[in-house]
Amino acid sequence: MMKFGRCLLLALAAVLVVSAADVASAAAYKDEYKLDLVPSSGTGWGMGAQYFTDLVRERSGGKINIKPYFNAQLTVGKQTNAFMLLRNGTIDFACQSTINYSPQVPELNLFALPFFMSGQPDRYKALDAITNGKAGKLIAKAIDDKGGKFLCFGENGFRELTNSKKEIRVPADLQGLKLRVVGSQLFLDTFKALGSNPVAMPWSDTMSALQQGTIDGQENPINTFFPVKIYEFNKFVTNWHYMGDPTMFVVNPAVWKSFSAEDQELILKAAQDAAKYQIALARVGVDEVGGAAQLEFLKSIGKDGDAPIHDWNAEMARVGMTVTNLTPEETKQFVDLTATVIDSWRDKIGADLIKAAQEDMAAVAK
Ligand code: X2X
Repeated sequence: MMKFGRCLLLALAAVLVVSAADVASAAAYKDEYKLDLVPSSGTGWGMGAQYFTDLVRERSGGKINIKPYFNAQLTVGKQTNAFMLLRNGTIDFACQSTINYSPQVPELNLFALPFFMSGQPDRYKALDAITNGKAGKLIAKAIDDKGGKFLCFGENGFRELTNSKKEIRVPADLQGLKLRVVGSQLFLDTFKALGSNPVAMPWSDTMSALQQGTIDGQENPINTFFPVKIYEFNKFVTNWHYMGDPTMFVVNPAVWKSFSAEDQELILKAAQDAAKYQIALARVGVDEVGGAAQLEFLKSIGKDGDAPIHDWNAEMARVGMTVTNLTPEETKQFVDLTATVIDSWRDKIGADLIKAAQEDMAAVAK
């Protein structure tokens, strides 16, 4: 009896110790983690971020609850402050464009070098070669060194040009056009070199500025500007693919360390799965280069219904836009005019990083 009683006591004590540990680890997790992103929920970027948070919630059995805050709510519209808020813990997670972090992490300007990837035989292969290559590793390290924790690259898309005034085929067509750009110096330099009149403005103010006519146009990927019905104000689109804009799934380092090793693995895998989905949404239907394999991938995860447009040019024409595809000679005029911009940014971005990216691209170019 004595013996039995002691066993019972020991067993009870063990149960208590285990549940205390449970409570301790549960207490270390927040009820809600905040995820920052700029666009709305209906964009490919937004859907990819939402999918990440859904996967984490499902796979953790509801233990890890990340909420996406769309439309730059967490940065109160000041999207180029986003990295500082991730670093100081105001923001836990983000799915952010490299453009918005580039004022604090200059290496990220690599992606915004004008016509850097689009001159390659297959611009998507070129972008993938960078993000999966030597340059991508350097970028991830730059984020971690500056106080973030990089998880993986997703995609906003190749950025195209829209405006309300006229068809743009050559730089001369841009003279004096008031174009909204993100508040990052490289964009101002590029659009000045092209002879336009760039205006730095948060994305959250852009639609009303287009509506009021204080600006004439903007540049963004189709799957970011179409869902917000830019065609109500901008009837002209030029597919010039002048830069590839990956997103980055990132997390505050202290938040990252608070997760168990198993949960870190779960979160990383969810980010990678969501990134593949986001990349597919950015590419399906854009043109003959990107889409077919991506649509197959979406089918394989039962998500092809999320990319219902299989020909964006036809869709943009259907809603009344004039769609302009450039000839190589026309593109060359833009490339030539912006070559000095690349030169003047080389040292700020890092000549080694640019070289690594060029080597990554060369390895996949045929
Ligand atoms: O502001 C933009 O243009 C957007 C939505 O693409 C980014 O956040 C970089």
